[in-house]
Amino acid sequence: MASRTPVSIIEPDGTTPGYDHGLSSGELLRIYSSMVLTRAFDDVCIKLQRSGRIGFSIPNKGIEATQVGCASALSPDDWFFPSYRDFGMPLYHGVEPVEMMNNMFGNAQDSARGRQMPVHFSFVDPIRLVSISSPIGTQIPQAVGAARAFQMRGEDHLCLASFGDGGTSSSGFHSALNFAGVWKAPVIFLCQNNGYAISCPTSSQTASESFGIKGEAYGIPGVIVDGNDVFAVRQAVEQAATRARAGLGPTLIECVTFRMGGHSTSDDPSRYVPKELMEYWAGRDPIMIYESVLFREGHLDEARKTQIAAEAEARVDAAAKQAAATDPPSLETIFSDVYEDIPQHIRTQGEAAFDLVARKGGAAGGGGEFPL
Ligand SMILES: Cc1ncc(C[n+]2csc(CCOP(=O)(O)OP(=O)(O)O)c2C)c(N)n1
Repeated sequence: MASRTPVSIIEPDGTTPGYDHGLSSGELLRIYSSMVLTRAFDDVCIKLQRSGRIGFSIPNKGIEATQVGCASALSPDDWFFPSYRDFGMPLYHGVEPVEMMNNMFGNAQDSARGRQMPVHFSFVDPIRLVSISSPIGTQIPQAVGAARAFQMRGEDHLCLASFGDGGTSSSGFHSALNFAGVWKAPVIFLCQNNGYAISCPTSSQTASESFGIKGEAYGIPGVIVDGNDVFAVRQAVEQAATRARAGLGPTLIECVTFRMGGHSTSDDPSRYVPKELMEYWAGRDPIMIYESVLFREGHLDEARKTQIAAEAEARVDAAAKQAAATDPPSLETIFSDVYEDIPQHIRTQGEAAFDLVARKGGAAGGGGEFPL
């Protein structure tokens, strides 16, 4: 049965009683730099949206330990079915900020060629990150389906389904957990309980005592961890991965964390998040918590911390400049990667559209507003 108290490892003084991370200084700093880079990427995207350069972004601040702790326990050969609030996963595994920025601008270098919303990344290399789905919870059965396919083909891949607390109210969550349990599919369910689903607090999301406990109904172990403690998340995902790789089936991990910003750039959390709650979680900043370990163990000092932050900002700024300067996809690309043989009625519609643009010019760009 899932413990009610979230498991945490890092103490306020930066000690980790009874836990041996077993990581080299380089590995510890890779985790740290990825968290810092995630925050920088998030910050720049919000500024780009506020200044009308991109249409939309999803704040990630406060969730970095959950994202990076999880990613650090998985191999890039595993398959990621992420939520839209998972910037840290591709960044940890070496996706360049500019590749993500290309999607934010929907330019010609975007892997989806501008056909997706901003924040809807997809990558094949260096990480297998399946295109983010906007409809809540749909990635959960997708991950189980893929895991089941790998299992049947005898391929040694593991699938991660990452989703929010709101995602547990989707029908996909229940059918996915049910059959993952039946099949003992090699999948990890990472529930990011970040306090709210847009403006809906977790108290209105479920009558269960936790999200982790929901695994029990499906015969799946559920664990609850402090999502702002990068070691607690990493340890839980490592254990779940070991279980899944041994053919013992899935694990549901609830990471208790907090969204330190709006749901999206179209949201104003001050309308519904109590100020005291924001202040409480600001004091539990996941980057700050991890720094206490790194300082204590001598892997980080003030000079190195400043340098890592400056490097992250410079990389993200350069990525934004490059993505902004890249042309949008040409109109003709609306057909590429979709059909091997374009059906005649689509071809006719396309030719009419191309003809119209040739005669009247393209549509004017939007003003940066986005309805979600
Ligand atoms: C099926 C469906 N219903 C509603 C929405 C609108 N919507 C977008 S995000 C969201 C909240 C999701 O909350 P949660 O799963 O907790 O993830 P979080 O945003 O907190 O990371 C909702 C209701 C949607 N995208 N899809």
